[in-house]
Amino acid sequence: MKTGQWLMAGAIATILLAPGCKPKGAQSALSGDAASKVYVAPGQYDEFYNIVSGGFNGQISVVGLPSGRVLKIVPVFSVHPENGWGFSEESKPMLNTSHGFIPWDDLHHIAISTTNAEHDGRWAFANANNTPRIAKIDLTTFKTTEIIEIPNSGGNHSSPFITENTEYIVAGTRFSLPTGDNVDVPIATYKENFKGTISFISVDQEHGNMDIAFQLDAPPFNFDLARAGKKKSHGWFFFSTYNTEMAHTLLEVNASQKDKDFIMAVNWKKAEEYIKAGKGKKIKSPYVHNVWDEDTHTAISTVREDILSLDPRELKDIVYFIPCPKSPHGTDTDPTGEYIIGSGKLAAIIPVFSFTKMLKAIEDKNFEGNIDGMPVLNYEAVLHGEVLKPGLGPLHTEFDGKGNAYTSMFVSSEIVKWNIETLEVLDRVPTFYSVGHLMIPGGPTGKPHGKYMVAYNKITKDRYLPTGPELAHSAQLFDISGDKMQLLLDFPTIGEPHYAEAFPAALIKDKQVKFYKMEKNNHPRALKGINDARVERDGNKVHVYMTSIRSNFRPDNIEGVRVGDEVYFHVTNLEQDWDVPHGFAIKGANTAELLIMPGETATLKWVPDRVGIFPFYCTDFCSALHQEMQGYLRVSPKGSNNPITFSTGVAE
Ligand code: K7E
Ligand code: CUA
Repeated sequence: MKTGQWLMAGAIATILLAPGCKPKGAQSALSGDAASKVYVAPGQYDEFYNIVSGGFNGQISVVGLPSGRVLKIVPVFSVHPENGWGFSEESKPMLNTSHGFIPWDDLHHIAISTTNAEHDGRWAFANANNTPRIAKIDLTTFKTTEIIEIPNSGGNHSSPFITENTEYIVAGTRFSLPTGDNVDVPIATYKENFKGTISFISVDQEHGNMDIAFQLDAPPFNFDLARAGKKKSHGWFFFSTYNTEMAHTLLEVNASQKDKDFIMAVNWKKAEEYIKAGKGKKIKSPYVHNVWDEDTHTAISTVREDILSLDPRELKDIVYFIPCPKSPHGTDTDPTGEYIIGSGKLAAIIPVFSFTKMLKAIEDKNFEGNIDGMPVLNYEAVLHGEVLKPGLGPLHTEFDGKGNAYTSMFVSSEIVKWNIETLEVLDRVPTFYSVGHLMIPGGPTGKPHGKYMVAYNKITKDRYLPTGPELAHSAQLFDISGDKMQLLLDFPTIGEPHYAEAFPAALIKDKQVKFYKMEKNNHPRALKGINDARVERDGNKVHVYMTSIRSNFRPDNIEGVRVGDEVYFHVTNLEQDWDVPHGFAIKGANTAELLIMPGETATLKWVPDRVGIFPFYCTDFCSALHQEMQGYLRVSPKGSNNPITFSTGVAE
């Protein structure tokens, strides 16, 4: 029988490797009806903000729905030359980690802050997979304002997921790892020496500051995704796991042996009780925490030394396992908090679990086994029911708030709509092609806006004009207000979107920061007016205190700089008006430009490598005289005695 299982696993692996099989019955969106539903007339605003992960580009894109128009790219974990993110002296510390400066990461998931399980539009959170981190983006400035590193984690994929009042952000590790003092171990000792960890990051409700409240040890499974309980299941968290075989080689086959893996249910209120009672161990785990200060326009990076670790093998009643077929990817909780859906990539059905039944099974000790003493609940006892013949390769499920669930099917390239109570399949539509995540505005919250659904597709051969070997990924917008889903629009995306969230524009549209107030600018090298402009030498460092305002830089001509000096341009944009950034770039700089917002100060470091005259200029077309916004810097040989001089526009 073992042979049969191997064959089975092999066959499925082959299907997974050959996606993009075209679904039949391609739907046409060419009717005038569909076009009018996505038409946002010139001068009109979109109805929803869609915050979309960029995957391997480490950024977030902000898209308007229903038009699909890209409004902004927000750099998060990746440097962004366009606005100097990770290049300006002020923003560099944001990308610090315990491994040093890391200018890239792989960003998969978005979590929008919630209050009472509804989007509140304060912050967006995002995960870095590769060098585990969580970022917070302020939704009044669309700027990344905090990044916290997650120690004892590898492949931070099960992250960030959020509790109903944004009490915690969780981050579960995909790769289990050896942790603590004993990390130089043979990989073959995986089962003995490796473990999973789940980090609970607390969020200060006033400023949003993040802190690792505690880290929960877990068996060496792979943790894939998660959702918090909400409403009746508030206080619980649900994590999908795969590789419960605990394989460490050729996972494609070896992690697909068992018919069921688990959803790990975590009672985090119980964990809090243990912490209050003084349980848990401080474990040395250095990690870096970076915070953007809006008053000094500067990031501060600090190193933390340890985390509080809880071992649920000793601290009972925190962790329970729900058997779930087979290699579940997404786990999602419905808007009422009663139902927990596991999407087994290799399963032929979609299991729907009942929170009420789960509590009863725990109370009745209806267990079918245990893992290191942590109970495995009886599958049948927790099951609400199974969705039969849903399609192939279920990944993720969202909700419309009207009792329906929508599941993305990677292998059969479709979205399947089904009723959460009756488990009946109600509708299915093809996607083009290989859909990963799907998204309904408010879909993961207690209050979905069941009007649109977006499918984020991979491998979109033939949807757009081709662009060489790599083609644009694709989002497809559907109208889900009626019984049948209707395709309205295709639009290409930035990077590779995985998850996204959307919320009504009215939530944040009128709260946008228009400019930073000069009187609040506490940057130590800020200038409050053009008369303060100057250049100062301090050893081999030259500090240029510069202002920019339409349409000049002061100072504009600088002399006395020598080869090998470190030149720091501290540029303050004195504008106090919306949408008037100024740029700054100088020839030969080995970094990027600065793009300085009104009222902000930013610093570019430049080390001239040769003698000559170097022009600098404003890169943002800020006025009719933008092309006049320029200056020169003269570099003399090392050891020359030219004094520092500068001109500020006063006639000489
Ligand atoms: Cu399904 Cu990384 Cu959430 Cu991609 S993950 S699709
Ligand atoms: Cu300032 Cu162009």
